[in-house]
Amino acid sequence: MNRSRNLAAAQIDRLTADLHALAEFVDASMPGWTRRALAEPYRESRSWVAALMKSAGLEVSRDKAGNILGRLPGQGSRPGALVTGSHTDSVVGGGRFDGICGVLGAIEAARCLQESGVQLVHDLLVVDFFGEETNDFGFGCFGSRAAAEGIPESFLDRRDQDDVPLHERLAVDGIDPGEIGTPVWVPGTVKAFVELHVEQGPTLAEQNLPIGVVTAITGIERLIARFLGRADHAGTRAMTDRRDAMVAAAQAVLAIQRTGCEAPVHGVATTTKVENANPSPNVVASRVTLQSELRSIDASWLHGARRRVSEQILEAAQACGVDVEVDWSTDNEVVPTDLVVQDTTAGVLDGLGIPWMPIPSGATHDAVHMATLAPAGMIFIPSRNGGISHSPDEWTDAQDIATGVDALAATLVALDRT
Ligand code: HGY
Ligand code: MN
Ligand code: MN
Ligand code: MN
Repeated sequence: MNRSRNLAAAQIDRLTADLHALAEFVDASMPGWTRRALAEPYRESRSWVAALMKSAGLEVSRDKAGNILGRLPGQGSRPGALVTGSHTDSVVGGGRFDGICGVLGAIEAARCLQESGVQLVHDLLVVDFFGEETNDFGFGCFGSRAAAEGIPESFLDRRDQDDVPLHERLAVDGIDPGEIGTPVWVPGTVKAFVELHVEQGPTLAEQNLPIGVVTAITGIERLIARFLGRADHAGTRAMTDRRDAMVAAAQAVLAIQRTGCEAPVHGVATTTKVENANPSPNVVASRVTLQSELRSIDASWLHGARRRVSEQILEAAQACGVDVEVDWSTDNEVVPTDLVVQDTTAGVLDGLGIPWMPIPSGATHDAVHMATLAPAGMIFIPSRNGGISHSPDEWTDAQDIATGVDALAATLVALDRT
C-alpha cells in the first residue's frame, strides 16, 4: 500500500505527538476518549488547539459560533479562502480519530506547505468547528451550521435532559444566541472546502486502499414518537385488556429496524432511545417516548422510508389501543460533494500515485453545511479494527493519516490554481 510520500518521518512524528496530546483532554468519569462540547475538557482542549494553530504560523481567531479559525494569508490576489477542517468534540465513549484527524491533519498540512515554501494565492483557513456531534439538545454540526446557515430559533429554544435551556449552556462558552440566528460567516468568503476524515466504516481497509474520495454525504431524518397508553396494575389487569405504551413502542422499534434492513445500499435505521415516563416495575407503561433516525444517500428511499415507518408506528399503536404522536425533523438532506473538488482530488491522487476509490459517507460531517457556502469535498482515510467508530476501539494508523495529509495538502494547492 502506498505510504505517505511527502511527509517526512519527523512530520509524521509531530502529527502523532499532537494526536496523543489532544487525547489527554478527556472527561475521566466517562468511557473512551469522551470530549463533549459545552463541557470543561472540551473548553480546555480548544485553547490547546488554538495555541497549536498559532505555533504552526497561523493567525488565530474565534468566530461568534465558537469555531476556532487559523488563517495562513495567501498572496491575496484572489477572493475567498480555501477552507479545511473538522471537529475535535466526541460522542460519549468516543475515540481519538473521528473529526480530530481533520483538524490536526489540516494544521499539519498548513505546516508542510510553509515548510516546503509553497505560497498559496488564496488564504488558507484551518477550522476547528464547534460541537459537530449531536449535542444534548438533539442536533449536531453546531459551529458549521451557525457559520453557513445560522442556528434556527426552534433549536435555540430547546432544553437539555436537566431542563437547562441551550442559551444558558452557550453562555459558558461565550456564545451569544442573539448573534448566531443568521449565518455567522459572510457569503462569498469561501472559495472551496475540503474535509479530511476517518471513514468510520470498513470499506477502505477491506479494499486495502489508503484514500476514499467522498461522493455523497448521507441525509438524516430524525423521529420522536410519543406513545400514550393507560397506566394500570401490572399484576391484575388482563393481558388482553391493556393499553401498554411500551409494547407499542417495542413493535415500533422492530418496524424501524426492519425498514433499515430492507434499504438499498447505504440505508440505515436506528432507534437510540426508548424512555418510559413512569418506570415503576408494577405499573403498565402509560407514556413512552422513542427516538430514532433514518439515514441514506438515496434521497427517494429516505423519504419513502419515513412514510413507511410512520404507517407502521400508527398500526402498532392501534393494535395496542395506544395513541401516538410522530414528529419527524430533517437534520440534513443528502449532500452530493462537488464534482470539481472530487475530480481535483482524484487527479492529485493519480499524480501522487496514491490509489483511491469513490466512497459515500454514512456519517454526516461539517462539510454538509460548508457545501451551502462553497464547493465542498471530503477525503477519507481508513478506519482499522473492522471500521469501528464512535467507540474507544476506533483506530487509524499514523501512516494513513500522513497519506491523508499529503492528499489534502496537494488538493488545496490544486484548488488554489482553479
Ligand atoms: O452523526 C454523525 O454521523 C456524525 O458522527 N456526527
Ligand atoms: Mn462522529
Ligand atoms: Mn466526525
Ligand atoms: Mn465531521
